[in-house]
Formats: sequence, C-alpha cells, structure tokens
Amino acid sequence: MRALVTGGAGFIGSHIGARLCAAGIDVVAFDDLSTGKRENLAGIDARLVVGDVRDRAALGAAMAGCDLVFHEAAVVSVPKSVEDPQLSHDVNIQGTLNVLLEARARGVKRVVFAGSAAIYGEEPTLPKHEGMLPAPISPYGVEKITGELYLKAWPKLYGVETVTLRYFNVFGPRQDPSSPYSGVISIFVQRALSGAPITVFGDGLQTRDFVFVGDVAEANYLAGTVPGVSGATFNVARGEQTTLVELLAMLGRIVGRDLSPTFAEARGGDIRYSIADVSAARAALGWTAQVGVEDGLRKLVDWFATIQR
Ligand code: UD2
Repeated sequence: MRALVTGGAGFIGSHIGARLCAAGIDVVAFDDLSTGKRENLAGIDARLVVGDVRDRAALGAAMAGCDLVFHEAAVVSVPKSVEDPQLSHDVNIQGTLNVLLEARARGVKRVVFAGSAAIYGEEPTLPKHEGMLPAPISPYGVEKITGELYLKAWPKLYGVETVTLRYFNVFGPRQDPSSPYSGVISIFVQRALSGAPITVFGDGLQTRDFVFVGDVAEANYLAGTVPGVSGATFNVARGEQTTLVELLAMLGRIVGRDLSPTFAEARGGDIRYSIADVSAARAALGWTAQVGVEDGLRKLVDWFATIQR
C-alpha cells in the first residue's frame, strides 16, 4: 500500500509518515518546505517530493499509485490567515480541492483531511461536538470548514472515501516554537529550558484540550484504514481541559524549578475555554488519546534536549 502525506515534512505530517511506515506502508511526503523541514523526516523512510499543493500537476504526479492521501499541507496560522486571506484561501481551499480532484482522477481509495477546532469559533457550548453548527470567526476557520464540506461531497459524487479529523491543540516534538503564534506548549517548553521569560496572555485560566502528536498520528492511521467511516468527521483531542496555569505547574515539576510567568493582556480573538467531546472517534475508530498532557510534556522536554545537544 502507498500513501501520500501532503505537508509530510511538517510537524504533524512527519509523525503521520512515521506511523504509516511502521505499518509497512510506502510513504511519499509532499511538502513545499515553506514551514516543513527536511530534518523532520530524519529516520523516517519516506520519499520527499518538494512541491506546492497549489500546483495541481506536481501534486497529481506525486499521488500516482497512491491508495491513501493524508492532507496536512496548509497555511496553519490563524493570524496569518487574517493578515493575508487570499494566500490562505489559495493554499487551504484551492489546495484541498486540488487534492480531491487528483484523488478522483487517480483512483485514490481514501482521503483523510486535517480539519480544525477553529471551525467551532466562539460558540460557547462545551464540550464541542461534531454535530454543532460550524461558526468560524477567521479566514482559517472558514477554509477548514470549506475543506470539510468538499470532503463530505466526494464519496457520493466520485466514489472517493473521505474522513475529516478536527484537531484541537496538538503538541509534541518537531512543533516549531519560533513564531509568536506557535503552539503555546512549544513556546513554554523552549523558554523553560532556555531560562527565557514566559508570558501568559490573560489570567492563565483559559483552557485548551491538548493532544499529543503521536496520538494524532494514530488517529490518522485509523481514519485511513478502518472500514465504514467514509464521509465522517471526528474531533481529535483528549476530551480534557488544562489551564495554562496548570500547564506551567506541570512543566515546572518536570524541569525542576518554579516557572513564574509574566501576565500580559489577553490576545485579541482568543477563545476562553476549549474541550472536545471525543466519543465519536472512540466509537467509530476505536481511538482514544493515550498520552497524558504531563507525559507528553516530558517527552517534549526530552526531545528538546536531544536537538540542543
Ligand atoms: C489553536 C490552534 C489554531 C486554531 C485555534 C482554534 C495551535 C498552535 N493553534 O489556537 O490553529 O485551530 O486553536 O481555536 O494549536 N499563549 C500564552 N503565551 C504564549 C503563547 C500563547 O499565554 O506565549 C496563550 C494564548 O493566548 C491562548 C493559549 O495560550 O490563550 C493557546 O494558544 P495557542 O496559540 O497555542 O493555541 P490557540 O488555542 O489560540
């Protein structure tokens, strides 16, 4: 069996590639290296094709002979989509349509799509469940729900199976901490290890449903291989909420010192609480996240130590 992973040299895509290789699947990673990195594929037996999902011909050539496609390539930053919605539209909507068009043309069996909790917007219902009406508040959220809707149409129209996974706050090794909009955990861990000051935006009592990237890779593997789930959408999260204050306490225990942050004004557009209902993925895919937040933090701290050597 062969699989294409778009965004395959990125944070989540490289972990999916590793999981597929471990299952004996031949992996092609398609990545324009705009945020992905060659070194993310070190030790992973994947063939890297450098290309952009906006380039349909290059994408189609990379997809030749593939049974499965995992579509992770995207402009992943919400603020970037606010700054330049044309760019994120082209990559996130046209790029997704290109994936689906080529999947149809090349007889791909199933496409698994990286959706996002961003489609829920500020709607206050908790936990977020897949039956809720989408209410995105950013171009990124609009693009991710548009992708999902395209995926929903594909099985009946063209016989290509599709599954969307709505990621909550994914963290783990290979997440880039270098931008102010990087995941909060990667920023906190890097700062805790380097001794740099840590800033909490708001009172630190906002919550997120953090899920370890290895668990996300497993959810993808199952979404690509479990029969009878075509057309479905699943939240991918732990189903638990953690405050930033709790996060810093855990991290302090791991690094062995008190991490007193500076508190700054809450970031505009931030949601207050986030937690997912994860029962649908459990029932249909047999998937639940295995790595707790503190254990995942420990793994991430260990990983940072290996790259800083
Ligand atoms: C996540 C996703 C985003 C989108 C969104 C939908 C990540 C990295 N981003 O954004 O793609 O799906 O959910 O709701 O998963 N914070 C600090 N200090 C810092 C950095 C962040 O206090 O140095 C706060 C930040 O203000 C926010 C929380 O930490 O309250 C989480 O921030 P984030 O950027 O990791 O993720 P989020 O939930 O805004």
